[in-house]
Amino acid sequence: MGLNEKIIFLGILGVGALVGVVSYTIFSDLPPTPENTKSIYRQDLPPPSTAQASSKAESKVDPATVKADATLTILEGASTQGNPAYDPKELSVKKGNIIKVENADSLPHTVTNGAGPNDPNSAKTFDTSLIMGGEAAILQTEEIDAGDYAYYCTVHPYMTGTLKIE
Ligand SMILES: [Cu+2]
Repeated sequence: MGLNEKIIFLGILGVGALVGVVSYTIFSDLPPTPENTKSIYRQDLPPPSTAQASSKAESKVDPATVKADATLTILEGASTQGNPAYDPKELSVKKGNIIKVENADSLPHTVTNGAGPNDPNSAKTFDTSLIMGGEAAILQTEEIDAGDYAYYCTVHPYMTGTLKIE
């Protein structure tokens, strides 16, 4: 490397450092505040609606405190194909009963109506969505018509059971 190339190389490094220092000095000193955030797109967030909050609280039943009429347990080891998955495998409840679904396994599972992922009616009647290991969910049956409903786990479709609404 010739002397000129060394000078040019160091010059480029120097300019880079200078740009870095200048940018840092100018921009790091400007955290967004109401005064310096003057975008024409800025909109104030709507105040939280109390009506919305209360209806949400109503539909959200806490599995820990609700008084369930029946319990459906997802068994430990259920994710292994061939193992028993749901207990009882066939659960009968009266329409309107509250079912507590307890996941006794360490992996997430669901209780989702339908014969499997390709069933066009899958999840249309009931679906707990993912229940994490050791957690529980609530299935409401007041809007389910009487009948026999096959269900499965969306994560492990070989996990199947039947829910009877009387
Ligand atoms: Cu599963």
